[in-house]
This record gives sequence, C-alpha cells and structure tokens, in this order.
Amino acid sequence: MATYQEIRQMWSDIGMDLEKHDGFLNIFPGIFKRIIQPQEGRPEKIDYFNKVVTSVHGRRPYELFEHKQKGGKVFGTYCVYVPDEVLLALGGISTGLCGGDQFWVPGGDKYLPANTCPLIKSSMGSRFDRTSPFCQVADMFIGEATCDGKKKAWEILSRDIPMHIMEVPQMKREKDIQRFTEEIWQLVESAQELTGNQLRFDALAEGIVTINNKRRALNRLNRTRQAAPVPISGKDALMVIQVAFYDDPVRFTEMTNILCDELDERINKQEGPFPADTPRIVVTGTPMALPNWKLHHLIETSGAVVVCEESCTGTRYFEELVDENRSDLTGQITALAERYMKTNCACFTPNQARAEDVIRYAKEFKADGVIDYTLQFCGLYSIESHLLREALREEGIPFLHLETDYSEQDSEQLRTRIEAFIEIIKN
Ligand code: BJ8
Repeated sequence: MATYQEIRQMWSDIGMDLEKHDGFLNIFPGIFKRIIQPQEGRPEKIDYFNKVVTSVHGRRPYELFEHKQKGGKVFGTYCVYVPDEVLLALGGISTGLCGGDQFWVPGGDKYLPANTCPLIKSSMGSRFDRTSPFCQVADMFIGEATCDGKKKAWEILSRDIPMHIMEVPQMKREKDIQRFTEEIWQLVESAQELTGNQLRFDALAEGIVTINNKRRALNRLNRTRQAAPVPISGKDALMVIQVAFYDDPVRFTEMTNILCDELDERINKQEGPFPADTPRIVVTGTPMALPNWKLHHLIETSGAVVVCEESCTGTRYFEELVDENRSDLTGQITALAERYMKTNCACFTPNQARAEDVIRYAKEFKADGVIDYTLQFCGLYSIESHLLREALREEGIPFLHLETDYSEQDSEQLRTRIEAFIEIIKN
C-alpha cells in the first residue's frame, strides 16, 4: 500500500493543483463523518467500502497510476452506456469521472452557463481545476451524446484531453440497436489504437463475465433490501454502488459478496438499522455521483428508509446482464449493444419502460412511496416526471418530485417536504 508521501508525489506527477486539492481534502472527511459514519446498526463488512471512500483520491488512483507506469491505459467515463467490458478486454482500466460534490461546481461555472446541471458543472470543474486524480490519471475520456448539456460540455472538454464520443440512439427500434452496435465497434477502434492491443474473443468473453459478476453481486445486494427490516441503510447501499464505478471489479465483487453474506445473516436474525415498520421509499431519477448522499440523508434522518434506486447509480447500472454465450466477436458486440440498449435513460423516447420498472420496484421492495429526484436544470428527467407521476397515480403509489442541486441551501426546505410526504404515506 502506498504511503501518504508517495500518494502526494503521484498527485504532483499527474499534474494536480495540490493547493486547490487541499481544499477538497479539508472538506471531504467532514462530509463522510457527518453523513455516513454516525449511522447506527451498520454491517461490519461495510468497513472495506468506508476505506475505499475515505481514501478515494489516494488508494485507487495510485493503482491506476501504477497500471500506467507498466504501460497500461486508463479510460474515464461519464455514463452507464459505455461498455466497460471492451476496455477491460483491451487491457485498459475504466473509471467513473462524474462529479458529485459542490466543491467542483464553481470550477465548472467558469465554462458553462448558470442553468447547467450540477453533475456536468462538477465533472467539468474537477478536470479544469486539476483537483481530481481520476481526471488527471485518465489517458482518454469517453463521453456520450445523451443530454444537450453533456454533448456541448464534451466539446469544451475535448480541447483539454483526448475524448471519444459515443452516439447513443434515442429510440429503441431494431435499427437503433444496430446503430449502437456500430458505435461500440468505433469505441473498439479508438481503444485499440490507444492501448496498442487487438480485441480478442477470449479476452472479451472474460471481460463480459467479470463485469456481469460485478452486476450479479450488486443485484444480490439490492435484493437483500427487499427484507423488512432492511439489513442495510439506503445510504450505505448507495455508497457501495458508487464505489463500483471506481474500484477494481474483481475485488469489488468479492467484497460485495462478503458484505451480502453478512446481510443474509442479518435477514435471518431480522436485524437492521431501522425498525421493520419504517416507511420504505424507492428513489428514482438522475444519478448520484460520489459523494452525493444528500437526498438519502434527508430521507433517512426524517423517519424513512431508501430500499431501492431506479437510477444510473442504482438498478440501471446493474440489473441487466450481457449474454455470455455468443460464439464470436461479432456476436459478443451485438450482445453488448442489446444489453446496454435496455437501459431506460430519459434521453430515450418513448421511455415508458422506466415507469414500468419503478412500479415493479415499488411492489418488489414493498415501498410505501416513490421519490423522484431530479438534478436542477436536467430537462430530460424533470419533463419525464409528469408521465411518471401519472403512471404511479394509476397504480395508487404515492409520489413526490424533488428538484435540487449539490448545495446545502435548500436542505431544510426539502426536509419539510420529505417529512410531510412521510406523514402522508404513514397514514
Ligand atoms: S444513462 S442518466 S448516466 S446520461 S442529470 S448530465 S441527463 S442534465 S447523467 Fe446520465 Fe447516462 Fe442517462 Fe444515466 Fe444530463 Fe440530466 Fe445532468 Fe444527467
């Protein structure tokens, strides 16, 4: 394990602004101590994930740095439509880059209009301010054409770092899946060029199994949350899912399965951090990049518990698996396209499958209500909220739509609305 001196030297070597980054180091431990640490009744095996998060800019970036020193390449990604399997099969490592903290927003403000969503601002700020080791260690960023904000932000970002942009079709017809297959082939070309490696059937088969196993572990974790009492808080489950975007996939899978063994025991003993009759909430909407725990914290300190996230930091990331039984490279790439095109992002039209998923989760997780979380200025998700509300009303499922950013300014206002919602669903 690298020492603090070695990690600091690595930050300097990869071009970080150490002084500005010290600002992040001064506030981040406080966020963890205030939101995650004081929770009662946490499982013991969450400790591994605590360590990953509390050393988030140290331990894992150092592994990526060592990988590069041995000639390997690192890919930074912003969206769950990017097939990690391909990057892994080419000897690369992929890592999430989405910014989830207010600290980086002012850096993004310098390049983007005020009415841009905080996830984009934070992601841009972390790169341009040189305060994220993940952004600095990556050799290539992979962006995607999903929402307008991201598409335009990539044009600005590509002046600073080599970027490969994937076009994501916005409908799900047969010809769109075919188009996405072609997009994956183009990514293969770019990644082959960068890594100097050729994609091989065996390596991709292994990559598919590795990433599927990560998804299987996350699905297992999620299923434990169907129990009452829940064996793990929503905040801790979300933190594990967030770690999945950064950690080594094989180690992550192993540690998540160890955690799940403990959660299974807890279910048998009917143990958990909240009483069995605590109101249960499914959260849906825009992703919550690390360390965005704002909504979960408000819900779980207002008398309810989050039992599932229909989100890209939730089921959209891990529910569907890639078919492992294709017999050649062409078949494997088609299998990837088929799997990724099942993701129900609001950039698609129509997107009624998302509402169907939310209704299914509300039933499977015995939820008392659904909270729809939209990051401010995200037109896609805030507009889709109307149809979601109607679909849930038809099913008699209580629904609350909230729009917010990464700051703390509206927290008390949100708390008042969440408490009122919980009161309604309790009665
Ligand atoms: S598949 S949700 S990760 S695009 S919140 S930046 S949509 S304005 S993150 Fe996303 Fe891929 Fe879709 Fe998922 Fe734009 Fe909205 Fe901001 Fe968003």
